[in-house]
Amino acid sequence: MFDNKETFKSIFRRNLVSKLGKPLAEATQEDVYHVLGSMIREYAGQDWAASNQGFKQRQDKQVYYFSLEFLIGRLLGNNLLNVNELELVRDSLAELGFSLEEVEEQEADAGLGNGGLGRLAACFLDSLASLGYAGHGCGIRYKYGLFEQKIINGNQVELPDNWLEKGNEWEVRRPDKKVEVQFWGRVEAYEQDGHYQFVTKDAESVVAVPYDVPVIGYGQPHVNTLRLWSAEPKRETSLDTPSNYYGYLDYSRSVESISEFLYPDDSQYEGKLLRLKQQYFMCSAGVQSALRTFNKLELSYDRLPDKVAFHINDTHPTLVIPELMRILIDVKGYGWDEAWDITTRTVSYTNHTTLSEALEKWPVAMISKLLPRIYMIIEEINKRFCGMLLERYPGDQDRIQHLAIIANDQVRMAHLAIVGSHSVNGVAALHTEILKEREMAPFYALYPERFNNKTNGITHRRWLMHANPKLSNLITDTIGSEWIREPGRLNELVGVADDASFQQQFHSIKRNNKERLAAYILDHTGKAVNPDSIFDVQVKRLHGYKRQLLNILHVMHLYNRLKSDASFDIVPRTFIFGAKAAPSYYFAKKIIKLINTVADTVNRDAAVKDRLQVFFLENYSVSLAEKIIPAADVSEQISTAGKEASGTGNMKFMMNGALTIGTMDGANVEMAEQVGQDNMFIFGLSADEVLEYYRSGSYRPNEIVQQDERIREVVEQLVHPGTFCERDGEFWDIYDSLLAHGDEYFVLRDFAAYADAHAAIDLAYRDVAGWTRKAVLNTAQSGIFSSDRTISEYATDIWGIHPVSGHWKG
Ligand code: HBZ
Repeated sequence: MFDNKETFKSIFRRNLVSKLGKPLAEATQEDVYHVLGSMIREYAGQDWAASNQGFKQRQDKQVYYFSLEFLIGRLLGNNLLNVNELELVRDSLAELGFSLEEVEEQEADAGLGNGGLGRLAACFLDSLASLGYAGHGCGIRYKYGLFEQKIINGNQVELPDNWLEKGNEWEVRRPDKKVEVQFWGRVEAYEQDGHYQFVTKDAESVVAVPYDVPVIGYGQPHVNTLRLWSAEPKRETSLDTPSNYYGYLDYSRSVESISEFLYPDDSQYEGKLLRLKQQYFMCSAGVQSALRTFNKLELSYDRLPDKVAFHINDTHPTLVIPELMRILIDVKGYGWDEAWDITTRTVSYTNHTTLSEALEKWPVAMISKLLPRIYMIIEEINKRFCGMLLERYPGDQDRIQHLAIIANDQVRMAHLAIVGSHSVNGVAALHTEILKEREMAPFYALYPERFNNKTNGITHRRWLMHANPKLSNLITDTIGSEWIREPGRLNELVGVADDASFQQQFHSIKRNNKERLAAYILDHTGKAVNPDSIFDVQVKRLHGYKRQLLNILHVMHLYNRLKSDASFDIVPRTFIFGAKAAPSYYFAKKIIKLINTVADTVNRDAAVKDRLQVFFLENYSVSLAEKIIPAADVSEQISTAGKEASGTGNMKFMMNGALTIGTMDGANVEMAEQVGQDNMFIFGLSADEVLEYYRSGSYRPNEIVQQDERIREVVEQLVHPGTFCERDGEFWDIYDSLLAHGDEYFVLRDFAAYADAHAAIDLAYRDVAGWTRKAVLNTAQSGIFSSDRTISEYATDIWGIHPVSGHWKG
């Protein structure tokens, strides 16, 4: 791209003048960011056009990954890395008096997702492009991403995330590719040549305009597209009367609200009309646009499944199924059976949760009014599906009712997704087993061949190479650079896990990253952190099942012990939390308040502050994760077993050499298989034991409180003013969740085992060589959790695609 630093610098100066009309001497960091970003985007434009041209010429099968969320974060650093210009640009900017790190800080995070599901989609895009697959993202260009979190008096306060305020260097608006999406109206049926034709009358049209973001593959000229749709009103021909005029304003506002904001609920279903509109808007626009590309091949639609795959990320984009049926039948003239065959062979579905509160069920009344023709098609799918069930299970009304797509005046989206696709996958081995054996067992009995597992992964390019460049360089210096292309080869580090000089370098990189995070904490909280303490981190969405409560109760216990037992000797520990709570999730917000309250007490107490500190870092986001994860010694992955489908943060920490304290849940199970339980701190109930408690109803949290003095003390401290709580009964709701409402997530049941695991951490950390060895082994065995492995499996097993361009420029 740039031959050398001098060429870069001269092109850069020229762009600064032509784009901003500024000489270098007047340029701010923000200016540098914008100019550099636009240069990289323009440069990628060449490869982008060539990639699209190549897809068309070779007629490559195209995968469209439909997701309501793409949590991509910042793009400058990653794009520089992927086009192989990171070092040169960093050095050249330094010569011009700018720090690339600080320039990167100017970019707003694209926070178009809630958590793991959205971030997974972003990692998948990076792997698809880097492995040379023709795989694109289809999503919504939300004007406001996930809210910005402020902590005020210990409470979460949400502010709008106006991420587009200063423009977005990476996107290209493509009005030439717009499509129309229809809502409301009524369906009329006509008979034509013995067939019914369906036409929707009096519908409201919305224009979907795509904004394309190039997805640049690593080290090769392969560029895919992330197409994000924005809703715009259709222009009226005449606004000549006041009623037309005001009517148009109302219409225009209601249209723009479709792509206005991301719903901030994770693992929580909210049956809101606007959310349904968002879903159909994206599905219809995405399907129409993909079919427009397919049309250019001039093939029969019978061949659609050979040339196109639609993947749906959880049930949020399930309307892809009836939308494709609608187009095949109403527009392309297919009969039902042929259309159904094409649709099911084109669509595949990933499930990300077994939590019943997250399962989408749209009221029939809502969906049938908003999307009358789509609802008719869903009804027909349901009718035929139930007919099939009746043949298979004659007289078994209960089973049919249980499996039906429409029941109790609701459309069950997971059922529609399973019935309408050829592949259903879970996201970790344990999760897939739970789907097959429990949650979706009757569907598994019907369609065993559809169910498969695809254990999640993370892109090692962002999460190791970009977030932790020093470690990445040490690895390359030690085992060569092949691991970058084949992350499985990280396991060659096993050979140096005991090497004293390697250990020393590994350890000093971690220490360096900890200093960097300590500086961030000082900057943001005014508090100094001891970089020699154990950095013990839990960062993820706040949810009951993720059990931040277990962590903070244990911190309270440690504090109590430090205060009461003068001989209690611990390795200094810094507990770090980061978490956003859904704005409507009252309990989760109380936990945030509790963490901040405990942090206040602990950090103010001069008697313990050399041994224990607690921080809640506000506004956890992708860019903050990139600072925190490389600095962690301990990774908290402590969900109630059976509840966390996979987890992906767990993998990021492992790759960066943190040791996991965790339950046998989600992908932790497979991490333990890779690295061995000796190199993790596994504790707590198993998924089977949890299930058994639920079945038998025999769990008695009160008994545990009676038996364990440590637990009694912390639980009482939740409600009695004194050590932690200021007001009488401040944390009654938390107290009640544990004692009056049965401790749904087994916090108290797992407390003792968790405390023991922490004691084991304390002991292990005292042996520097022993600890570092474990840390190295974690990095060494993490290669399998690269999303490159995951994507190769999707490509082969589900999508039937091959890399279309050479994988490595070298
Ligand atoms: O998907 C997460 C799972 O909890 C986690 O275990 C897994 O690793 C990850 C990737 O597979 N699920 C989510 O992140 N879910 C959501 O963010 C969500 C968002 C909107 C919803 C429901 C769920 O309406």
